[in-house]
Amino acid sequence: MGDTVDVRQRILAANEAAAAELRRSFQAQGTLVVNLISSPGSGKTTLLERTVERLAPGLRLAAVEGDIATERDAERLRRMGIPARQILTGGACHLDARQVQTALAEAAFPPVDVLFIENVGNLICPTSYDLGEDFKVALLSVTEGADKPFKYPAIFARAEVAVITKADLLPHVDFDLEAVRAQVAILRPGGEFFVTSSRTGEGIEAWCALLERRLEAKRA
Ligand SMILES: Nc1nc2c(ncn2[C@@H]2O[C@H](COP(=O)(O)OP(=O)(O)OP(=O)(O)O)[C@@H](O)[C@H]2O)c(=O)[nH]1
Ligand SMILES: [Mg+2]
Repeated sequence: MGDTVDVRQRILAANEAAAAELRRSFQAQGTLVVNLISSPGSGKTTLLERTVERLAPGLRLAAVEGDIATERDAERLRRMGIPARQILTGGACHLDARQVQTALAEAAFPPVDVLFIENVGNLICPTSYDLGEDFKVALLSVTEGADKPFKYPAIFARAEVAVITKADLLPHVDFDLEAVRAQVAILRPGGEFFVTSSRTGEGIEAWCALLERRLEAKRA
């Protein structure tokens, strides 16, 4: 048991070092970096598609996509007209900072204003891995149940931003939005909270405005 803890701590310490390097280079380039985390299918890639429609080409965007298998998400974003690089973890349930370093070195993106890192779909493993991002975003779709923030508290505590997705489905599901808002406020006092639908466009403007504000603040 002691050994297990020790190995985990060493892995996380190595990750912290790589994340610090990434953060320095993002700072030097003035790139805002957003790490998106949610269960599979909550709508991360779809939110990015809507975000690209709203913010490109005014802002230069790029994406790194983490998945166990397939290039599908990177292909979806390339179809939207932005550079995107797929990382295949071959089974690992999170991205680590070294993988992001390697992917960025290989991809050689042109300079970008905002880099999105879409993590492997789940609310658990990605929580402890810093990728040099400016902030984490935890997404929760209304079909997943209103108890999820308290059941997966670490991610909702670490994410500065919570995005509720698929709000267009609210009339069809039992999802107590105010209960979720209250849980998130307890786990992350003062965090940002958005209610969005990539289908109707609800909340997309406010989410994109946050990205613009944060980019401006980073460069101020
Ligand atoms: N009704 C509705 N469906 C949505 C919305 N956003 C995404 N979806 C659907 O949800 C499914 C999953 O969306 P993705 O964007 O691929 O989800 P993801 O989080 O990127 O999934 P992984 O990358 O596999 O973890 C797709 O069928 C989308 O069309 C939304 O706002 N409303
Ligand atoms: Mg996806």
